[in-house]
Amino acid sequence: MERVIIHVDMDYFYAAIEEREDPSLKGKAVVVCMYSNRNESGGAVSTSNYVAREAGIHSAMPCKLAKSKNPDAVFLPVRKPFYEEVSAKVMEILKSNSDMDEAFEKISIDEAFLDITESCKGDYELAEEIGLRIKKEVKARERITCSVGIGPNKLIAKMASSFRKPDGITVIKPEDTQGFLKPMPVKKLWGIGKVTEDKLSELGIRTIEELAAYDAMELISVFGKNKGTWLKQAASGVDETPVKERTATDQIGRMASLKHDSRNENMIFSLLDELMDDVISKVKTRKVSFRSVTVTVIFSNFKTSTKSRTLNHVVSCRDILSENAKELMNQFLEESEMNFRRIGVRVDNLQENTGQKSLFDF
Ligand code: DCP
Ligand code: MG
Ligand code: MG
Repeated sequence: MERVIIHVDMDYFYAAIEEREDPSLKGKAVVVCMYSNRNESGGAVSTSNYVAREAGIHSAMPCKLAKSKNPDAVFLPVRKPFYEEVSAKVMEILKSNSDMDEAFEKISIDEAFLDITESCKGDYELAEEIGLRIKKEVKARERITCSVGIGPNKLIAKMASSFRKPDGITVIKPEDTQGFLKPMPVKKLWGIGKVTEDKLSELGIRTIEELAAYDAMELISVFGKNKGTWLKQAASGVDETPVKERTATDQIGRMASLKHDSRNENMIFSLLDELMDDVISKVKTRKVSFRSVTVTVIFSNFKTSTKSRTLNHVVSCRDILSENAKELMNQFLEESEMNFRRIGVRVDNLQENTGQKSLFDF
């Protein structure tokens, strides 16, 4: 049976959550900023709502520039842990609409693929109903909107979800795939970045239709075997990659910048303490233990260095993490004279807790 895949992407996600939390923002331009913690005027736009986008404010733009485009916009700092909580709830809704856990793949904080081949039996009208149901559920339970794309593979579903935004749904049946892709500029093809776009442009290729018609061997000679083959296939609407649940990462870590570059031990160890608190709280919520500890330092010249230690036992306690991370950090301080810019701490070799408490778990 031909597959039916849904891609769901939340609309202006961070800003939508802020609007939901504060109804007085409704109708105003809202810009969520990732301030660099050195300087409030630095930093880049994480996202903006659609009112702000009308003024030309977009993700990754310097906040300062955004401010000059619309001085009346409301600027808010990112609250990532909170958005992650909302994301987890949304993902549960999406997951419950996929055929099974293995047919669900979260690809970022606000988007996921669902394989619904079984539940719609290959019928695109049923698929659209599932898409509409997902939109309704997300709106009812989380009070934010999303856009949905449906197609015969991940590539088409992903491109379909961004076709009508916000609050849209786009269904591309297998027989409509070519017509959907053809007129688009190559940069709209999911996976094509600026560099590839420029190279294609040098070859005189501007639309996806032109790319699909281009000689495969010539593409391979320019881009290499893997990428050349992929370009030709993708432009033809072919994508066989499966929707696959990603296994939870095998590490839990946190990084942060110091207020300013420094070797001040108080500053470094108190930040390290905060980071370890976060790591341990994730370790507890995920009900895992770890067997190694890694500390990372990024120096003021941006050079990055890591030190790790493997423990004799798997543990999940704060004290053992702290003891090891501090020793590793002390080694960094002894070995180098340069100021520290960012530091990080991570635990690896995770194992699920068996429920039986060991001597090292408290
Ligand atoms: N994000 C970010 N920095 C970027 C891009 C995105 O911090 N350069 C964050 C903020 C977004 C979230 O990721 O809200 C999801 O990214 P999307 O690309 O899906 O963008 P939005 O959901 O904000 O808007 P859209 O309605 O276009 O999906
Ligand atoms: Mg989005
Ligand atoms: Mg997204």
